[in-house]
Amino acid sequence: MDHQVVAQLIRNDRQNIAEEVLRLQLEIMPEMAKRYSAYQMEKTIQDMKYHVQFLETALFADSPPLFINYLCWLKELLESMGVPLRDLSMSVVCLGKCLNARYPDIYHKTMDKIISEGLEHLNMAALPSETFLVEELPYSGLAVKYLELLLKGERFQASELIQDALKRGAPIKEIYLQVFQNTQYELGRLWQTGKINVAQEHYCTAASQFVMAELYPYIFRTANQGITVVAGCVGNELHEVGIRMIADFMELSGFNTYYVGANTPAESIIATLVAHKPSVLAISATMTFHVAEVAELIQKVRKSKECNDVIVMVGGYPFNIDKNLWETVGADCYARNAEEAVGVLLAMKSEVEN
Ligand code: B12
Repeated sequence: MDHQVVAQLIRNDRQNIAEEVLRLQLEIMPEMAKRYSAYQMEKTIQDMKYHVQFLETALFADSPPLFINYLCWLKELLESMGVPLRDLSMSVVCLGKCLNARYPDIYHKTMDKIISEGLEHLNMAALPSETFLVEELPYSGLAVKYLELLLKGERFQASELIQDALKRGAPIKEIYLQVFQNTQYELGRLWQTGKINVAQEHYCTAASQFVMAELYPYIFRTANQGITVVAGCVGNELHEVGIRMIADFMELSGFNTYYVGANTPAESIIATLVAHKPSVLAISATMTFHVAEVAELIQKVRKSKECNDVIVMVGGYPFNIDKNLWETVGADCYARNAEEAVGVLLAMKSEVEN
C-alpha cells in the first residue's frame, strides 16, 4: 500500500525532512529569522519534527482526520503564543514541497491529499476550544471546585472534597469520568490556550493520581471473576492516567488486572503476557505518533506462539479521532472511554472466558 510505504520512507528520514522544511521556509520568509529568538527557532525545529511525525502517522493509517486534528490543535496552541497563522500555514506548504521533491511521483497524490485537507482546515475560521467542565454534565460543580483547589495548590482539600462526595453517595465511576477525566482534559485545554504553565499541569496531574490511589480500598474490594487483563501504554507513551482508569474500571467490574502503566517496551509487554496469560491486553496511546508502535506491538503479539490468542483492545486520543483506527492497527476491539471499555469486554464475555 502506497501510503504505508511512503510513511515508512518519511519515518526513516524524519530529522533531515524537518531541517529541510525549515530551510525552505526561511528561504521563502527570510524575515522569520529576525522575528524569532534563538529559543523560538529551536522550538520551531521541534514543531517541524512534530509535523513530520503526525503526517507520517496520518499516512500510515490513511487518515486525513489525524493530520487535520493535529493542525487545528497546533493552530490554537501557537495562537496563544502569538505566532501568526501564516507561519504555520507556510510550514505545512513547505512540508508538502519538501516531500514532493524527495520522493517519486507515485507517492505525490497520497501525500498531497492529506496535506491539502490539512491546509484547508487550518485556514477555516475556528472558535476557541470550550471548557470541558460544562454545567449540564453530572457532578460538574464538584469538578469545578476540585480543579479550583488543585490550581490553588490545595491537594489535601481536593482529596477531602472527593472523599466527602463518596460518603454522600457519588459513584466512583462518576467521580473518575466526570471529575478526574474532565479536569485532566480541562488542564490540557488551559495549557494549550496559555492559561496555565507546564508545572501547574504536572502538579494537578500528580495530585489527581494521589487522590485516585486513595480510592483503591473501594476499587480492589470487588469480587474477582477470574479473567485477567494486562493494561499499559506502548513504548515512549507517557500519558498513563487513561489506561490506569481503564484498569481501575476493569477491576471495579470484577476483572483481575495487571497494570504496567506508561512507556512499556513491546518485549516487556510480551513477556508479561507469557507470564500472566491474560485473556485481554489493553493498550493505550495518546500521542498520535505512537499509533504505528501500537500496530507493531500487535503484530509481535500475533506472531508469538505463546500469547497470540490474547484479545487486544486499544484506545486513547487518536483512536477517538478516527473511529476506524483500531482496525487499521489490527486490534480486536476499541472503546471510547473506561465505561465503554467494560461494556465492550462484557459483551465479548464468552470469547474473553475461553
Ligand atoms: C497530563 C498530561 C501530560 C503528562 C502525562 C503524565 C502522566 N503521568 O500521565 C505529561 C506531562 C507527561 C504530558 C506530556 C506530553 N503531552 Co500531554 N497531556 C496531559 C493531559 C493534560 C491529560 C492527560 C490525561 O490524564 N487525560 C485523562 C485520561 C483519563 O483521559 P484519556 O487519556 O483520554 O483516557 C480515556 C480515553 O481516551 C480512553 N482510553 C485511553 N487509553 C485507552 C486504552 C484502551 C485499551 C481503551 C479501551 C480506552 C482508552 O479511556 C480513558 C478513560 O476514560 C492531556 C489533555 C487531554 N486532553 O488528555 C495532554 C495532552 C494529551 N498532551 C499533549 C501534548 C502535546 C504533550 C507533549 C507532546 C508536550 C510536550 N511538548 O512535551 C508531551 C508528550 C509526551 C509523550 N511522549 O507521551 C496534547 C496532545 C495534543 C495532540 N494534538 O496530540 C494534549 C491533548 C494537551 C493539549 N490540549 O494540548 N502530558
